[in-house]
Amino acid sequence: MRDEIKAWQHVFKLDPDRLISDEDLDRICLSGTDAIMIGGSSGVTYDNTVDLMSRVRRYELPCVLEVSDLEAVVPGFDLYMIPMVLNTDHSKWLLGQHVQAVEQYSHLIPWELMVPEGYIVLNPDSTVARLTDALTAIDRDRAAAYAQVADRLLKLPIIYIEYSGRFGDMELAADIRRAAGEASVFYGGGIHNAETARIARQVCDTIIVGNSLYSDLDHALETVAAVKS
Ligand code: 1GP
Repeated sequence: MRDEIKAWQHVFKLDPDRLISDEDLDRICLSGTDAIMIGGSSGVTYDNTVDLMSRVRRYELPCVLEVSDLEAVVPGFDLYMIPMVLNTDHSKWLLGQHVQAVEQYSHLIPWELMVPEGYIVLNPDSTVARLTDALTAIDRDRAAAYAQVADRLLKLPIIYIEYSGRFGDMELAADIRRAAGEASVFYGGGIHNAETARIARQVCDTIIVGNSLYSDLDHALETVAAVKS
């Protein structure tokens, strides 16, 4: 499964803390997207994660957990995506929380299912930027340097350009892609229709669509065909 990530062009991200009807979930899981990622920046609990995972598990597509809270790590996912925020001065978001988790639970961790993601957080108004105190005011050269460090030094398999909540700077995203070398580049933030999906896909490997599933599902679903046709 880890190797399949390279082939993902499109992922829907579902938030366990938000309600989604069975009918809408059916449309999402049968849309042709490459995978469902479950995760959120706040309000994620063990119970709401189990609940959403078991509903998504009725479908055949890959279902991965993006771990944001140790209390909400549920067994049974195909993979566990582990965010490491690169552009913050607070090392707990890069390594500290991870070290604590390993110290407590190392004997329980299925290492072969863990996939680290180097996050570059760029929307200052997003929950994740506030939480991690991300250095969002970076220029294109600095962004590319983060990507090179992630790929060449840290050997991270994924670099995640995170604009959560708004559509980002595609020139900066393209610079990250150019600098990222072997790493797969994920882009998430403000993709809400076919047009924004296509534009983002032109400069990165995989697009992640989240919020628009809850605000305008019809247009969100069109993002799949937009990047796969
Ligand atoms: C959020 O990158 C994802 O973590 C998707 O962003 O919710 O803005 O689509 P949106």
